This record gives sequence, C-alpha cells and structure tokens, in this order.
Amino acid sequence: MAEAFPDVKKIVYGGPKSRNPLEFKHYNATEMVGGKTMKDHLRFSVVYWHTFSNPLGDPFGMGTALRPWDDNSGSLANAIKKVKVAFEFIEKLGAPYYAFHDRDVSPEGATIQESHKNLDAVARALKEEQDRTGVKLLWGTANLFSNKRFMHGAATSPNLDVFAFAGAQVKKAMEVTHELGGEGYTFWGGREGYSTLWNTDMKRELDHLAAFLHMAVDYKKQIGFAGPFYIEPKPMEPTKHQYDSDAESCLNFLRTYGLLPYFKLNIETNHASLAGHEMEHELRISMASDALGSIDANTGDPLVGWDTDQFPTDIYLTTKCMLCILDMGGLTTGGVNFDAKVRRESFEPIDLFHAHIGGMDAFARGLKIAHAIREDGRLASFVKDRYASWNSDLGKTVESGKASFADLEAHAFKAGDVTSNVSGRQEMLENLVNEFV
Ligand code: XLS
Ligand code: NI
Ligand code: NI
Repeated sequence: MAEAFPDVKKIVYGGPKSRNPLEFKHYNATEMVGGKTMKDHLRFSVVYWHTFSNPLGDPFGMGTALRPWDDNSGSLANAIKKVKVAFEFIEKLGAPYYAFHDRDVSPEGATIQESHKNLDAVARALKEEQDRTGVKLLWGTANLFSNKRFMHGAATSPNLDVFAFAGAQVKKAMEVTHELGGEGYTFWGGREGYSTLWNTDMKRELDHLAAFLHMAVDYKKQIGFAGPFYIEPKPMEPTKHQYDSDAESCLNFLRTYGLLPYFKLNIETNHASLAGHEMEHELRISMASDALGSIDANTGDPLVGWDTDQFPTDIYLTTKCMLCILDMGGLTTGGVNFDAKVRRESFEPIDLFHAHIGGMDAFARGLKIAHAIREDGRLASFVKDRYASWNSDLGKTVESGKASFADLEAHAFKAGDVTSNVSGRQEMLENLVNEFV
C-alpha cells in the first residue's frame, strides 16, 4: 500500500532554533529530565477517534476533513486499510501509545455478533501493526453513545435491553483490549446522565451504573486483565447532567458503591473547564485520593462553551499538569493522551502532524519547566512554610485526630485575638513561576 503521508518523514528533534514546522522544538524523546527520559515521563498517546475517524463536522455544518484513505463506505475492508494509515502516522510522529473505542476502529455490523466479528478482524490488523512498530495500546473503550439505541443512556438506560447490549459490547471491548496488551480500560459516561428529571429515577440509574461497573470488575478478574479501569469525568454534553460530572463526584460515586479499589480517574482538560474547574484542581483532587491514573490532554476555547477538544499549546497549562504528575511520582499505566482534534478549518492531513507536534512540544516544555520549579524548591517550601503553625503540639494533636473543641478553646483563650496571619503572596508566587516559563 502506498504511504498515506508520503511528504512526511519521521519527525525528529530539531531543537528550539529549528524553523521546520515538522520538527520538534522541545520534545526530545531520549533526553533525560530528572533521571528519566522525556518519552517515559510523557507517555504520549494518539487517539483513533479524533485523528483517524472524525470528519470534523460541527452542529452547524458537515465534515470538512480531507482523508484520502477513507472511502466513506464504512466497510470492514476500509477499516482494516485505515489501521495501516493510523500506524504510519503514529510511527512517523514517534508516539509510543494509542487509544481507541471499539466503533472507531471497526464498523458496527447488522447484529452484535457481526460487530464482534468485525472487531476481531480489525484487532488482528492492529496486533500486526503493534508488533511491527512497537506502538502500544494505552487503553481501549466502548462507544456506548453514538448509536441511536443509546438515546437514553447505556448502563443508565431505563430499558434493560439496552443495558444488556451495552454489557455485551463492553465485555467484547475488554477482551480485545486485553488481547492487544492494553495498559488500561476507560469508562466515560457518554450518555449516562439525564436531560430532564421529569422522566428520571436518578437513584435507580446510579444503582444500575454501579451494578454494571461491578460486572466489569468481575469480568476483569475472570479474564486476568491486570490494568486499571479509568473513569473519565465530564459534567455535561451530550446530556444536561452526566453522572460522572467531575473528579469529586466520581470519587464519591466509586466510594459509595465500593468501586474505588478498581478505578483510577482519567482527567480531561476540557471536561474540567466545562465543570467550572481548572485542570489542576481536578488533578489535585484525584491525587488526594491516590486515584489519578491518566490524562486526556486537550483544551477548550475560553469563549466557546463546548467541549471543543483543541490541542493543548498553553505552556502554563502544561506546566501545571506536569507539576502534578511529577508530584505524584509520574505516570505508571496512564499517559498524556491527546483526546484532541484539529479545527474544522484545518482540514488537510498534514494538520494532524502540526497539531500533535505542537501538543507534544507544549508538554515537553511543561515538563522541563515543572522539573526546574521543583529543583529550585522555593515554591514547595513556600507552601510548606505556610502551614508552619501546624507543626506545634496542638497542630499535631489535631492532625492525629486526638484534639477536642475544649483544647481549641483553651488555645484561643490563651492566644487572644489572632495577630499571626501572614500574606498569601499570590503575586510574588506568580512572578516566581514566570522566572521559569
Ligand atoms: C468525550 C470523551 C471521550 C472519552 C472516551 O468527551 O472525552 O472521548 O475520552 O470515550
Ligand atoms: Ni476524553
Ligand atoms: Ni472530551
């Protein structure tokens, strides 16, 4: 088969002075940062859905994407042909991982049995290409939201037939993920939520979702799939309210139903902003429960209200992400997964390279800056010193859960009104960070 990107050679590191748009300026896979290569820190992953299967439509217009390898037949043969294209792209880019939904890689058949068969056929092609290139599967997932049968949700559908169909689909997607050596498996609640409470028994739907995920946990053990499950928060879109709305609500749901030991969170930037949070907030709150697993790296537009899934280029954003990741000791099974798409106006195949190169460079810079901030140490010591009063005997008693209100009262009586507050120095710290950016 002829190459799909004949004008693009393997993307190499050209350094910050390079003016070649098809070279990395900052991502140098083998360069060491704090004892580990950039490649191992960042664990970049390309998503199949946006990069190879998204026609770039929007609510007001049809797709614009020029994808010469797609004959728009939706056939199995075309899906298998596309596997080669995908791996040519990923290999030329030099990303070590990819991720997919069952329905991005293989077409839906007339029956679920046929859909399973289609997926098996594509999985064989994926396996071959994985073996040929060394590119690995970061995570797999099932698309339980595009087909009209999922109009009321999947695991939270009021219709048990839909619930069962979704279970069959996830079962198969887990098997294929496992066969392909996937390092994790993701649940994003596509339409698990509601559009109106007039027709919804929310408690019953949440119970059903938990039952569904428990079956997945059981099946994971049965087939010996060792990787983590990820749950990916998002507050809305397509529904008005999604049950996996943000990291804290996911954690609460998982804890309530005894699922937390089996799940980590996959945090996506644009979902955080839709939830009214900063990405850093979602990462820190996940880390506080030892549950940060992976990130879907993208960004929203500050003025457009949707999940626009743009490629991340903001260095402050990537710096904050990498500070969190370094603080937690690095990603293990997770990665920096570009759940991002090129703009509808960027319709040529080459734009896919520009987009990924930019995202990888932005994260490489974020990594280097975050590492330098940590080496410098002033930021971390400032935060630590801010809590110095807690190192007292009373502070220790409170933190160990042994203090009472009477102890606090005794302290307050003795200390009198508070005169010990000090400045939070936000502006000084912002300036400090700017020394590195
Ligand atoms: C959609 C989600 C989706 C998940 C995988 O907004 O980000 O792409 O990552 O189902
Ligand atoms: Ni995502
Ligand atoms: Ni998203």
